[in-house]
Amino acid sequence: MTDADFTPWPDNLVKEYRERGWWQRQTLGAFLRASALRYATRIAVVCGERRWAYQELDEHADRLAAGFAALDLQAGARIVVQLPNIAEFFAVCFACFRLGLVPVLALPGHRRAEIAAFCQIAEASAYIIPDCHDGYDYRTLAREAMALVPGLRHVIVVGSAEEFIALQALYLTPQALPEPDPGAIALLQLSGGSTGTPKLIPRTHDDYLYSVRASVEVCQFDTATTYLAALPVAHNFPLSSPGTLGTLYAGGRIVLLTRPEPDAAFSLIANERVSHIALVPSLLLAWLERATSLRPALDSLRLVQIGGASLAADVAARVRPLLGCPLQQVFGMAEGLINYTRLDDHPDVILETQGRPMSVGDEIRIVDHDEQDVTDGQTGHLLTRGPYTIRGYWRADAHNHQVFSADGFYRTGDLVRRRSDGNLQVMGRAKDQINRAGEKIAAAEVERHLLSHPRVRNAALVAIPDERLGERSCAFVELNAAAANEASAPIVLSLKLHLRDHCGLAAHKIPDRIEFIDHLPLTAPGKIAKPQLRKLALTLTRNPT
Ligand code: J2J
Repeated sequence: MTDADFTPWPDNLVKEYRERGWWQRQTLGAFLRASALRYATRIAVVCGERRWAYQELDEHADRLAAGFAALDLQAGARIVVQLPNIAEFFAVCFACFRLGLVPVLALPGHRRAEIAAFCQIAEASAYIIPDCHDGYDYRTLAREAMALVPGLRHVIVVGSAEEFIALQALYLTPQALPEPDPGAIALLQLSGGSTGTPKLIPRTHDDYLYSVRASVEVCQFDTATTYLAALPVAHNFPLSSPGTLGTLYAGGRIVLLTRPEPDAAFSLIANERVSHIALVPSLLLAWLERATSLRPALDSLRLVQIGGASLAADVAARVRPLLGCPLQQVFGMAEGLINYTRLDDHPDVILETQGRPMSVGDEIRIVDHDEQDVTDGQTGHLLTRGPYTIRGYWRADAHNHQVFSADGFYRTGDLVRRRSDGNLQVMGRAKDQINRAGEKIAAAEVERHLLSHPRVRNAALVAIPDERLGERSCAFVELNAAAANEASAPIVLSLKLHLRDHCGLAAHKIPDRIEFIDHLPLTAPGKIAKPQLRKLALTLTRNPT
């Protein structure tokens, strides 16, 4: 890796962050070692019938690090990790951290388009998958990725490897390894993004661990914490806010949920006496519907964190009565800044706001179109910088110039307002993105793929409000002349199959609705008028054809 791969913080701030003890020059690998020494035989991870003590997890990481080294994977190399909620996720990630390999944290739902893009952008040397999960054979995906990405040298499989390398074969005798630089990139997170191609988020050991420690303090995780990982573990929220890493820092226990259906989750909560969970609002809604009859099963819960998408105040108000424990709102982003309501906040703050930054080192600005600060109570664009917010995406110079100000503020694309008590309320979004059940879809990415269909002349993707998902997507498509008179149903199907099979897009990015339009409305400078399309989409949902 070179300096061009990520934008460092200015030297004076690095010095300040170290002096203030925020950056402790500890790697994520050393962090697990410290927890393993302290909490040795306590259970760290519960995965089905398997229970790994801290010492065991630590040893698995050491042995796998030796296995990765034997494959000639060296410090600084990137490795795309696409694992579901299984214990191996942690063994793999910590092995990478120990060796200085950089995991790119893909989600189980990603398919050929995303995986190939991650491998190409990161110039990944290896790709780690389960054999099958949720009815899908990831080895097929790996074959496609291998064909598309020449630099990809190894595919490593948890389970039956077929022609690839079995992870099981890589648990070798631990070796002494040089400690990676804590200021170097530890992992690459995925950005929700708003551009045609995915962007990767370089997080260093120093900054990521600070965000974990600060989160543990705010959320008061401790050795009594039993954290249910219900969201995909690779996502920033369940990984670090305080999530599974926070649990390991505090000496608590991680319980992995592979499928988030309420009934499976509720019995796991009861059996394992789960105390903490993190959910997105759409999942919370599904849980609330089932909670009345299952309330006794939930009496171990001490905190439900909700974040990732807007939570309606009336839904927030149902958490305590139905789940029997307090709510915490979390407004965060994989790029850095995390806002929390605090455990001792007044109920009005917890129900009505998305909290405030977790660190005194977080700087936020709320600005108008000309980047002038607005006053409290006014809605504006949220900008932020601080000790765990990145200064630039991975190898994305041109994009970085747009998204980061000259003085290092990250333009989040979120529209917020600050109340006089300092708490933020998320009011909307300026970025061209759809937030579908907490999963972020960059409109430009889907539009680019729609345009590659031979019958499409122009396309625009917008969000429609949805009671369950928060938002769902609607594509407006202008067909070229040859296709204009064809019946629409077969074209809808053809477009969906094109996106799924030809382009290889993840299922959540396939538009929920496709509408044909003679001419997409344009603004004066000739850009597609999305606000107008959003209004049109609303009238269509009210009058379904
Ligand atoms: C409204 N919108 C929200 C909220 C995030 C903790 C929690 C969430 C994320 C996350 C995360 C929201 N209300 N409470 O990484 O560590 C939208 C905003 C934001 C974007 C970031 C974490 N919480 N959002 O969701 O990188 O638009 O991170 O900019 O996936 O989600 O998405 P992501």
